[in-house]
Amino acid sequence: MKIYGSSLSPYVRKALVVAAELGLEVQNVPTPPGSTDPEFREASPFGKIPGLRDGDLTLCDSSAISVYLDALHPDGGLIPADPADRARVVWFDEFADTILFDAGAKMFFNRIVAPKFLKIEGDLAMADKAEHELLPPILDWLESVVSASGFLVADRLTLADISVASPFVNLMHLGIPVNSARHPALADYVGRMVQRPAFAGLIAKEQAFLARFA
Ligand SMILES: N[C@@H](CCC(=O)N[C@@H](CS)C(=O)NCC(=O)O)C(=O)O
Repeated sequence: MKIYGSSLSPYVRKALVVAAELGLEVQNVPTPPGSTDPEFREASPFGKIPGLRDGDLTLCDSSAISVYLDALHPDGGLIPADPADRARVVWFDEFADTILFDAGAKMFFNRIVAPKFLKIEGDLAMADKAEHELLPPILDWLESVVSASGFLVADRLTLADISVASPFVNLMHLGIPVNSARHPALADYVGRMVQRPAFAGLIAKEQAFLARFA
C-alpha cells in the first residue's frame, strides 16, 4: 500500500500515523502538493496530499484514507462504534483539519514553505495575525476539553487524537510550543502524543529535512 505526500503536511502525517498505529505497512512515496505525476494524480485528482493506492483502490483526503485504513483493522481500532464517540471523533477530525490547521497553515506556509521551499516572500503579517489572534482561542478551547485520561474521546487512542496532535507538530517546527503556563493540560497532552513512536519517527525525519533548509 502506498501513501503519496510529505509528512510535513499534517494531513499526510495523520494518514501515516494512523497506518502505523494500526500496524499497517505502507510505503510513503515522497510527493509535493500539486505534483503532476500521473500515478499520484490518479489517487488525488486535484493534486492535494495525501493520496493512497492499495491495489486497484485509489483514494485521497486524509479523513477518507483514515476511515479506509481503520476499516482494514479487524477491530476497527481508531474509530469507535459507539454512536456518540464515533460522532465526536468525526468532529475532532474536522476541527483539526479546518479550524486548527487553518490557523497553522497561515503560519507554516508564510514562515516556512514560502521562503524556504518556494523561494518567495511569505505574508508575515498574515502569519502573525494567525499566531496572535486565531490560535489563542483555539488553544483555550482545547485546554477545556482535554480529558484527564490523556485522550480526547472514549478514554483511549482514537483518530481524534492523531488528527488533533498532527498540526501541533507543524507548530513545533515553527518554534511555537504549547505554553504550559497558560495551557498546562494541553501541553501535557500534546507532549505525550508526539512522543508516541508513530509520531516521533516522522518528526525526527522532518526535523532533519528542515535542517537542510535552515
Ligand atoms: N482535506 C484534505 C486537505 C489536503 C490538503 O489541503 N493538503 C495540502 C498540503 S498541507 C495540499 O495538498 N495543498 C495543495 C493544494 O491545495 O493545491 C485532507 O484532509 O487530506
